[in-house]
Amino acid sequence: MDSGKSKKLIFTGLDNSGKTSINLMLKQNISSIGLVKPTYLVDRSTFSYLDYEIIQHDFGGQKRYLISYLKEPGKFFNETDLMVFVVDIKDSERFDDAMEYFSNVLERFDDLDLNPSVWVLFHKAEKYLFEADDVEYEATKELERKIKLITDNRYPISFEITSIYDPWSISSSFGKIYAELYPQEELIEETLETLAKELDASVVSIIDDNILPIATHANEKSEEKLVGYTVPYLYRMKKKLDEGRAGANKDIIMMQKGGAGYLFMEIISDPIVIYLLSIGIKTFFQRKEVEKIVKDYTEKIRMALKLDSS
Ligand SMILES: Nc1nc2c(ncn2[C@@H]2O[C@H](COP(=O)(O)OP(=O)(O)OP(=O)(O)O)[C@@H](O)[C@H]2O)c(=O)[nH]1
Ligand SMILES: [Mg+2]
Repeated sequence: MDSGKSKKLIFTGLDNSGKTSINLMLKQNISSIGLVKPTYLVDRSTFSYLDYEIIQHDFGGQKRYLISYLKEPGKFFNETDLMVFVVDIKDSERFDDAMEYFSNVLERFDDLDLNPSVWVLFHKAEKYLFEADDVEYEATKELERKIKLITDNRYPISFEITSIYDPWSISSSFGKIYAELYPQEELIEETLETLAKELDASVVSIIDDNILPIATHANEKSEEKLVGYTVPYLYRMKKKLDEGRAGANKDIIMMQKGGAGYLFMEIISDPIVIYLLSIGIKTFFQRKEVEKIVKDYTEKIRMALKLDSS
């Protein structure tokens, strides 16, 4: 593990907004999601990202707990590096309460001289994500305006729209959130760009074993969404097909659709698992060549991510 200081990420917001469910989803603890109970005070756990450890604090959102946090802010908020504030987009009756709590938390940050980055998740937005529902979308825009007024440029702030029914909405949001906590060096972007050129690929992406996108290169911005359309399925497919077969982790999934070849494979297994997705022509037709190119690049990717094998 990296010897650097671990970072503190807090999840807060009103009760029932979905914080614990999001945490379980991040940990791929899917079978527990249907069994969540209201969180009692604060639930701490560690989360591994690349070679780092993040301490995640999942704050129970019931009124009596919110009062405790605001009463003893130092005890709960001290040393926060990043706040994820979760708003239930379906609970419009409590938007004002959510905004009031948000504003109170920021005041406490000011008092404590804390300057965490702030990510607001408009959560339970499956109607918008799957059916492009206008009502949900408008609600997020309205809240965004309110939040910007409250923050008044005091904190770097970002917004995401999520739902546990769209697991990639969580993966892609947290890919960005963790990348902000631990910024990647330009080296990884450059490495993926040249790898894409050599593979004749229009998209290459590297993904970790929690299905978080670590870095992506796409020739066109619009092609980035192909990562979300394919990775969650290819990942599960590979896991299932590999089950109980020694050495199967080295197997490569290749498929073809239209003119494009799709490749998904594990490229690093130690100290953490990293997968490569590549979408492009050469990926399908010249397997030996593709394998050689990927092999040449694996060390470069490992170095760019600062992953030392043990
Ligand atoms: N429709 C929908 N329901 C969700 C989603 N995420 C969570 N839920 C449900 O919302 C309820 C509350 O979820 P929790 O994760 O316990 O919420 P919480 O914010 O941790 O609540 P507290 O611990 O009391 O603060 C549960 O019934 C979840 O199944 C989502 O994306 N969409
Ligand atoms: Mg909870």
